[in-house]
Amino acid sequence: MKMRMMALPIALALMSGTAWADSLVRVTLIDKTGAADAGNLRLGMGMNADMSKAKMAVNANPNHVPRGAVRFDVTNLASAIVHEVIVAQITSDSQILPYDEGRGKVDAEQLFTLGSVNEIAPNKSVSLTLNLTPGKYLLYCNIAGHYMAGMWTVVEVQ
Ligand SMILES: [Cu+2]
Repeated sequence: MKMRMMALPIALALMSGTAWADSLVRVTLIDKTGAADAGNLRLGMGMNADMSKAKMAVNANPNHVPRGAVRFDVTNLASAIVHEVIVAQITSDSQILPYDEGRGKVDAEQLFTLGSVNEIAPNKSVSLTLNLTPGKYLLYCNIAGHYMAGMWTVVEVQ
């Protein structure tokens, strides 16, 4: 009888763990030395750009997950620059995004945005959990100039 009572809290803890998220994607935000002069780069999605020139990047691991609750653990590995991550559903990973040249930003209002984590300070981590159906999802940073500097990646949900 005593054994049963001890087992119950453990079972509840496991259940709440799975309810929290079906899968985990570790997202890292990086920028390289000289990132401040990234203004002229044209490294957006669908632009057939040489991503080895990217001064900034969003990395997602894994980049394929099953449908369901997906938890994104986002860590800003930059030494000095604040970044963010916006998650938007896209129809293709070769589509060219609507872009406001003057502001140096993706026109986010024309995208189907599902969630975001804003103003992540260097060396900080923030989590975001989204219920995702099969499809392609863009993770990008929309701080001025960062998207075209290479700060995006695609996660596929199957
Ligand atoms: Cu950024």
